[in-house]
Amino acid sequence: SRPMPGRVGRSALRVQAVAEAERPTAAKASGFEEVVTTDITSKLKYLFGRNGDYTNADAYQGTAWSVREKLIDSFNKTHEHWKKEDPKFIYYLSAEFLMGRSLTNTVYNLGLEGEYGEALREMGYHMEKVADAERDAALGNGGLGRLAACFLDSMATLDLPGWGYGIRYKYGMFKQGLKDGYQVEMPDIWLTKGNPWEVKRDDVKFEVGFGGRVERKKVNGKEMSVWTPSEKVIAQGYDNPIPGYATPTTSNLRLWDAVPVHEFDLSAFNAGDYDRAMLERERAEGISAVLYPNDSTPEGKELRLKQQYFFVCASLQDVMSRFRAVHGANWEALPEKACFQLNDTHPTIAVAELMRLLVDVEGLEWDAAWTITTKCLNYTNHTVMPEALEKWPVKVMAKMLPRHMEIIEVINEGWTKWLGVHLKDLKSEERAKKIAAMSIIHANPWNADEMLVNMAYLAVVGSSAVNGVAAIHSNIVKDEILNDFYEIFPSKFQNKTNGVTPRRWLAWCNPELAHLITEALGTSEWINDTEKLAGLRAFATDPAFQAKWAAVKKTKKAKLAELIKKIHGDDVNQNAMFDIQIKRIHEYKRQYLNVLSIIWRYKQLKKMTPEERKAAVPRVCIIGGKAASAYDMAKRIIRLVTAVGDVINKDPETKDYLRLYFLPDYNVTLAETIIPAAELSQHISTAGTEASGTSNMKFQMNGCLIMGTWDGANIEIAEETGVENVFVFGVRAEEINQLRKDRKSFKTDPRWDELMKDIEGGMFGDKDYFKPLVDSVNNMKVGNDWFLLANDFAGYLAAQEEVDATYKDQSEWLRRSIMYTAGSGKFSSDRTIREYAEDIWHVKPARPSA
Ligand code: GPQ
Repeated sequence: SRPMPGRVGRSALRVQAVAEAERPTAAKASGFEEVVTTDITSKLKYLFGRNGDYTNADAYQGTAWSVREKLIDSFNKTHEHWKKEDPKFIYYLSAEFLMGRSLTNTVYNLGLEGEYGEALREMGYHMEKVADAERDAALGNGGLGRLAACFLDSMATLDLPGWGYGIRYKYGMFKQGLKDGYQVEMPDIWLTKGNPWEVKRDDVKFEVGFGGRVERKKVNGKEMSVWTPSEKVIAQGYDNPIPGYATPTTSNLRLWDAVPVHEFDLSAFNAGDYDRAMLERERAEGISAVLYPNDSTPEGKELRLKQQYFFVCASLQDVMSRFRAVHGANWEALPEKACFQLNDTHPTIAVAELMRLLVDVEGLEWDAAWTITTKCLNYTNHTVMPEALEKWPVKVMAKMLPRHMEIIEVINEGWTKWLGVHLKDLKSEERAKKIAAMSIIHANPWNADEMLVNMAYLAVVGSSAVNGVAAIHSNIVKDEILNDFYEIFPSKFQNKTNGVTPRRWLAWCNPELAHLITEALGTSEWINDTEKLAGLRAFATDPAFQAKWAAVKKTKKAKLAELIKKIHGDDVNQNAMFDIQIKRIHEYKRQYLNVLSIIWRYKQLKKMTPEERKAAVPRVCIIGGKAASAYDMAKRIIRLVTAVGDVINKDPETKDYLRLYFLPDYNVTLAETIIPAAELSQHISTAGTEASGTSNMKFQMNGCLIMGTWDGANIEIAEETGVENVFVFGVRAEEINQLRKDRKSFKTDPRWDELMKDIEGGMFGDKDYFKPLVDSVNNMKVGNDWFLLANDFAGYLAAQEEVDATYKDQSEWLRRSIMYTAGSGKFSSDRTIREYAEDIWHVKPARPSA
């Protein structure tokens, strides 16, 4: 049981306690920290066999295993309550959950920072250093995976009965290193020291089959399809409790590990065939071994489809077995108790799997099963990139999942037949064309001999609701990507603008700013009611408040400067503007455009006299992000960043005015240090390409000004912050199709041509390696510069000048900074989740008593 009474009641004090935890001297003993100290040392003694003389890493283990018990108490209470109430549940199916670290988040969400902070201090440790020993749970690539993690935080905080379901990858997102300025990839070995944040469930195991054949057989007098897989594995469940904030609710993320059906083939071993004895284990464990390190481009490997089916199959069986335990075989009622959100197309095989379980296993009629399936499922689209819309070759699907392929064929027959009737008023030729264009199974446009299963079409046909992740993106989904479907089912399509959790991304990563906000607003209620941040607008021009606001930013910049020093060995000017772009490296995100503007700035500084330079706004530019291992162009962009940095950072004439650093191994934890320190952040994707973006929201919350294109959630952020406070440039999405067609209307700029010559001429070395980069944006060649860098370049430089001018007027800069945080209320994932719960899931809060 919890050592402190009613953490709900204490929530208002939480930020105060955060500030107190920063105090150097130990707070007066309250008695609780003694209990905690004893608990931590006892964990170290009996779990790890340690006795005194602990490192920070030891202290982390002891603390984490102690906190785990509080978390499990809360988990058990919540689930006892939910079992009794039997409310409708939302299950968030996602191939990725980018959780990051858990210790600080758990301690703060549970309201335990007082006793744990004090206990550690008493033992001679500091919570921040102890927390630093934890490895990130990096079971995701980028935005999509982190969104899933923020959603879990909000679902628990809002007391919504809901679980996440995914894969317990043994190796998560690769660790990125730099060797001579080039990206190197290393495995993410995150589980070796045990994981205090998970509970292995020995009683939660399901069989998952692959391959084999399907036969029509009479079973109990009824004609049935019987699938006999050629391969089977066991999905072993692990629970990862998810604590809500300022509530007794702790929900769950259930992750599946793949293990062999048979422990070990002893007869093969005895016969001397050691390899065969181990074969089954290796094949099974391979399924949950590694996260595909791709962001939005699907990896067309069979193993990936295997992973997708593996976790979907186990999750659906799990939900159905819980339903059956309470409601028996009353499957018509399933949609009243369970709904599933498909996080992009990765779990879309759920459409066929739910049909299989209902028809083949439970013996329902096809039409009844279809009604249940479509009522239970909903689909979120996260990208407009055509290469990211998953399509599996029919051949691959038929071999690995023969029964599912049959089911998809039957679904498609019914669907195209229905379309024929629905479109009866069209001329037959037009109708045939439309039906072909909307068929779930269609030919590969690049290879007419190959048939593909279009997973997005399957998801739309099999779901009740389909949504995009920002207003502009949802419009593109309706008007372009899935326009045919939208015209037939307009009411199916919705928008749910993304959000981020204000706990991790403001309150916990920036306690200094959190404290200041709480002091100004006179309440910490903004932590779960971010609309209250609007109250900060009243302080935007108050010089005393601005001074405090600036002081916090300075503290956070000092921390980032420390990190830069640790990684690169350089001292940076802490009075310089910290200008940041952190996200996956992708051509559409245009890190290259950022580098070009930095080179241009460097060249301008070089031309100035020392006197003139003194009037320039100094900048420390930071770029971070991983390139997918097979994404050659992205890797070249990273090398360009490091090469340009090598030149700029060493130049004695300019190094006080401009620096460029690539921060390797960008991840959730690094973001928690970088974002609070940022003054300007870059969100400069080609308009119409970034579905939403979510780091833009995190920067906004932390009072960081945005340089952005009219794309994704930038648009809504600008609306909430005041468009005049945002640095906006570049073409609009509506103009792009025309621009791409009509090459002649491309804007060119002599400054652009000059930079291209500089790179080609070897100004940053490696000119052969950089040649493909130069060629890729040479817009004189048809098909090149797809992301319109040349076209947006002049506008970008003009916007950069506006940034400098604004920075020179610090009180104006600070006013804007405060207005950003004040305008960030909409972008809490609490708001997003409330909208999903009301408009799509129809799930209601069920809070256990404290
Ligand atoms: N996103 Cl499809 C990913 O991070 N990975 C993916 O595989 C796909 C999308 C991102 C998308 O690029 C961002 O614009 C969104 O903000 C994010 O998903 C969450 O919706």
